[in-house]
Amino acid sequence: MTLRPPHTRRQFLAGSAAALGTITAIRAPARAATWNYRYASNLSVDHPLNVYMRQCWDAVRHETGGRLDVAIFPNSELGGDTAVLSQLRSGAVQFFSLDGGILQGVVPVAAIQGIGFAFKDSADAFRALDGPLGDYVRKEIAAKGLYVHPKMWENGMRQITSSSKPIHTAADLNNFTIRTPAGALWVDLFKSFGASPTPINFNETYTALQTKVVDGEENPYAIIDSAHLYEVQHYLSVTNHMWSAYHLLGNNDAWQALPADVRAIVDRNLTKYALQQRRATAERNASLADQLARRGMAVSVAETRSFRTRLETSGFYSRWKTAFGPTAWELLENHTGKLA
Ligand code: X2X
Repeated sequence: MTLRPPHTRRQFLAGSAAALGTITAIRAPARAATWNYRYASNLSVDHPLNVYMRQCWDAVRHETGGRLDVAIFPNSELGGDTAVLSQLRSGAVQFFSLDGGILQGVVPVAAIQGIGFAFKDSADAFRALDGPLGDYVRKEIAAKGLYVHPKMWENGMRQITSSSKPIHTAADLNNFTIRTPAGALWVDLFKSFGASPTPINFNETYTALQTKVVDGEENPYAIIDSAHLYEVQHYLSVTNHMWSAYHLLGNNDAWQALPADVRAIVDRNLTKYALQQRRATAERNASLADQLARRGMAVSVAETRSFRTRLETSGFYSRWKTAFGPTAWELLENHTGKLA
């Protein structure tokens, strides 16, 4: 007798009572998953974020005996970040990696990770976000009814690229048209530098640069490489003006629907692969400036003292100290030293 694969578990159980005796003969991988979830990302499959996410969700599928099957939707296939954030909140998407600066629209304090020149490097930033500052941010995210995993995933220190001219000092940013992610702190940061920023979701960034809607953008090396931004940008200015990293968010109802043993498997693997992804991304970011130069980009190191001065004189730090509130700001400054 041939047993055709059931479309759903319920149809199978209702329609195959006579075949019940054979159910035990079907091995776990062939069984329909109990939970088919979606994970969305704005990055390509070959960026380390998704390389390690794939390994993570494969491990989860294996360790849950196929009960939880998470399909990966890379490259903003389900929409731009702001649209996917709505889908996550409504439950159409169950897991999503999102930068705190874009989450700001729902959880204001989440943008604090991106304060200009706050962290020396990624390792320094992770110490703060794995610690009390991160705990505070995650409490605020949870208060908005979202699941958030305690270990963030690396994006990296951000650098400025341009199609029209190199950016050496803050003066080069005067009226410079630049794409930023869709977050209020990002826009204010670049206004404070003297630039003319336009918030655009990542999935529209390549085209915006190609058609010269804007002259520049800013991202870590691994994205300039994996999203092929070097094809539409000639100058790369090493600025390290801010840090960027992803929260792994979940829809709370979808998370609570999972039994405790499945949640434990997800949590353990997210931690394991986030830590591996951090190391792999840091290594990539460290070697990519040379490779991007070989691809034809004109790479130079910016003089960033003038950038910092503009943040101070424009009131950037005191504005965001007020916006984030004294508790969050104190947790930040406990780590960075005095900013405002
Ligand atoms: O949108 C961006 O520039 C990106 C990919 O770095 C983020 O997700 C913040």
